Amino acid sequence: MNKTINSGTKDSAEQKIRFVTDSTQTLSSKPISTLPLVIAALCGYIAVVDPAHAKFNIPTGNADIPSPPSPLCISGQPGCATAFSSKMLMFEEFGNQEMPSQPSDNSGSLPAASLPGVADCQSMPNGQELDDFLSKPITPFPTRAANDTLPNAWVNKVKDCGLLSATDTGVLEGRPGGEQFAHQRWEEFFPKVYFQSAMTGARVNNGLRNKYQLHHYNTGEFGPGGLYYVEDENGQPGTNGIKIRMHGNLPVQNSNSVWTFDGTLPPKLYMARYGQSTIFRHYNALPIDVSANNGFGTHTITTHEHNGHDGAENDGYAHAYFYPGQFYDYHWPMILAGHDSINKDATHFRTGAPDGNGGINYVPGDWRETMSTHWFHDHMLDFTAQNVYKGNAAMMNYYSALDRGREPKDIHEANGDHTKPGYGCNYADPDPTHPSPYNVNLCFPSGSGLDWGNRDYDVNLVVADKAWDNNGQLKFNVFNTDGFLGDRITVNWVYKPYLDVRARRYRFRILNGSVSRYYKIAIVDEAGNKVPYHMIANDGNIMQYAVPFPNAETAEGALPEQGIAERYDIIVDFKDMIGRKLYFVNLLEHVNGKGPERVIPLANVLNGSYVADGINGDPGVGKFLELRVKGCGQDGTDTCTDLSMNPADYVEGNPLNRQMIPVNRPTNAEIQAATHRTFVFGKSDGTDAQPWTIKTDGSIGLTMDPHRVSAAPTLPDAPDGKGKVEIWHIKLGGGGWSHPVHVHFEEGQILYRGGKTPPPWEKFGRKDVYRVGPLVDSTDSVDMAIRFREFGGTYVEHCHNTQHEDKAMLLRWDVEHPGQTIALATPQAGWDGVFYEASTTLPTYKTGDVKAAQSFITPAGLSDVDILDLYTTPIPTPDPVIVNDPSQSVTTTPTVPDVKKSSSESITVSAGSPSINNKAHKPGHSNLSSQHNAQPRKKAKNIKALAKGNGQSMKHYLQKHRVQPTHHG
Ligand SMILES: [Cu+2]
Repeated sequence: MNKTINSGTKDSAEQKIRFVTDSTQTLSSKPISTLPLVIAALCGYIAVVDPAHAKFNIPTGNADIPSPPSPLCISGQPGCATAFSSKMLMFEEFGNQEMPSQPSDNSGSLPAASLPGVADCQSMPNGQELDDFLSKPITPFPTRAANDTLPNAWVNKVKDCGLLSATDTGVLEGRPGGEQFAHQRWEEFFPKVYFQSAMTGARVNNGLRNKYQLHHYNTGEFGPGGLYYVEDENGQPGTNGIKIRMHGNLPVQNSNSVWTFDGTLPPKLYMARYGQSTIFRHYNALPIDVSANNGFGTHTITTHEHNGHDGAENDGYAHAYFYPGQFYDYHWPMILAGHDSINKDATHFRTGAPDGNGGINYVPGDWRETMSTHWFHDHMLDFTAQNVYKGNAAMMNYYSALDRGREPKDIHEANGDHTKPGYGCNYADPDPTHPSPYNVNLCFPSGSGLDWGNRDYDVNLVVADKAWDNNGQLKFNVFNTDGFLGDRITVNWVYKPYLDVRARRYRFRILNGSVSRYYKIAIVDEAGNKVPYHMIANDGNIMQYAVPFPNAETAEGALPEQGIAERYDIIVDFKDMIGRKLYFVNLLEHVNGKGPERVIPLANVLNGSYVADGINGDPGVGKFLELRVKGCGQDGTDTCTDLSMNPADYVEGNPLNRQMIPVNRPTNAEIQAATHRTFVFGKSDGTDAQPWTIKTDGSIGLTMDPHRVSAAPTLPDAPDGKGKVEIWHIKLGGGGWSHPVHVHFEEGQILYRGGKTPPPWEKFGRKDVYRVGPLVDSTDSVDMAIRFREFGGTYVEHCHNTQHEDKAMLLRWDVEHPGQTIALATPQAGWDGVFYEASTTLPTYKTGDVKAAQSFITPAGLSDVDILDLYTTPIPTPDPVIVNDPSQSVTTTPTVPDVKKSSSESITVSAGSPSINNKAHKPGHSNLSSQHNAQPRKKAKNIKALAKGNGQSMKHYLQKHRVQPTHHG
């Protein structure tokens, strides 16, 4: 793969530097391989260790010899790093800024504000100067096609370093130029907001992001007295002063050991809303000298929003990378899939985003495509593992009408308030077959201080295994192609941290941000009892039903095996647990990077019979996060009202028949017309340097070639078509390996896992990572349905064991336009800009796997029509209201909310329309605080028809129930 990268004929200086790097790495590998033997001998391990147990290559060294353990006691530090003694960091949001109006002159000389310069080829910008720059308005103004009129911000230094000729200037924007990488539908989804960051070396946080935090360090648990309030040594609230260290007793990371967004911790979060088209301007402020990397990580980067519905030019294609001194404008339109075909006029009441004032900005698209927990990370060809491990990863939460990040303040809000249509909870809507537009919000645990995006009880967790050297500096082994395993588990970059929580419900968004390690996570108390919880979302897709854990369907009652890049959202209730300590425990043992070995029984992990010392057991197994339960009231009392949703009400089979987001299954006709494609992930035809291959539709095993199009689904024939369903068969090539396969751009629905109905967490959700492998919760095949719409271009599919991906288990597929016959060209980046090369195609790239189509059995239970129609009750004229006052009997009709178009793509409902009694604005609307009165059902006939067509039982139709708030304390 290095050959491919270096084949650019204009890039000889870069080749030289890469050669130097390679030599350095080869030299440095010698001490790495011999040191563990020396240490093992000194410690007497070789004499005493049972050879059967001397198998753990963790942290991963060369061949089967592990690197020495990452030391927890380092000289010069005040003490040793012990488990559960450092506080977990909460994610810090990037923060949106309004897109300024376009300047009249957008070209010409370097803009007044430009990326701060560097002192030499190995340096990165001064931190304060970088912050000052990133605080300034975005300049130059973003453009549809890449801005190639301006030179690389560090042009003179790049020349000094011998990487540009005297006459070359390079370019400021590293996005490939011209039409092919111009932002699709730019005018239509013109950016409303932007944020900018620079990938750069570890440094002290100067508080750049403080002013952008939605909570402003004065709201809820982030405010004074709250659980997550932080301040610097001068008593100023915020993250200023935070250094990059993985524990209070571990050293500060050097600038060439860790590279992150802004170069700082806490880890970063982008909080996005549907309908808010976004520009993420990503600067590359890494060293010009590729070898200034402490042995791993490369200075060219590309950023993948995993799994955004974005044009391919913004997908972070592995071969569309950019260089130090450049930026890349990623345009995230923030639209729902189905934008062009479903709910085109934005009239469906569940399809929208928080408006900041209790209302909903309605957007087009299919509400069943609503997404939630995402992340974005580096996707550099051949170097993804190193770069992500080094810190090039951030999380991204999508906020929507359904998943607003706001729970109700009081019962009145939960019921659904005419004036605040975005706050009413789905659980308070008494009749799921006749959903109310005032009860859209699923009311997941979050908080209520902000209109949206409360994170008080909605906590992002990135779990990742790391390793460090004897000086405590982050360490990686670039040579082991099986995979890389660290021996120290971190959460949000802190080694085995603790987190204070309140005695109430929490949502955790768990991301596996490792290179090669899978997890199987259980939650226990101090006594070893399993703590129950519910899974509500899988890979950022809120499921139809919540799945309770522990359950009989997964080993040890723990969460399903969680492969690299998978996200599981869970809800846990800590009520009645005040004063107790709870633990997240990993039960999944690895012995090397090839994949998980086995699930260790929880009892053995907790009672110490499994010894996770790196000799007798995997040091990644065991407790890795401690939760300390505090009183649930923010004022220090133990009394509170938890009005977040109770996931138990959303479990399949619950008589309430509540659903979160139904799965938009393909129809029988779509399945029968589908193109099939088969991808076999294995080692066939691989080489020592590139062992990992993919067979596509009967081909030989192929390693990544960015020029080769392996598959090309097409966009709908009509502009407003729903998109063609394809069925992709993802298979294991054998050999006992495990591969978490990631397909970009569109989520798929798993039709069969191992030839059978998938488990509930897959059946009721959608996925973008598909595990194949021999372990529990995985199988050797997955058959999934996927459709393509709205955007075209070049995407990828790959193993997300990123060492496999880099060596070279990655393939390119393109979404083509109907009638397209010539494949898109292949970008080839260099310091002086990007040029294009011709692409090639596999013979089957259009037709797919015809044999697989012939033998495929359509799954049972699919419908002949898309049942979406049953869910598209438009934003209604409110039903007649009977004023709920026994002394009067007045029937009236409340005013319809003012619906007005605020732009071509969104509609704003302005609140505040008067009604005589807004507690009873809708017939049958439940009233949590007072007596519920049965109301006349004037629409009963229509509802009945809908319910019948929906295949749902009518028995719940007239069911009346009241949802009681949970009182704690
Ligand atoms: Cu793999």
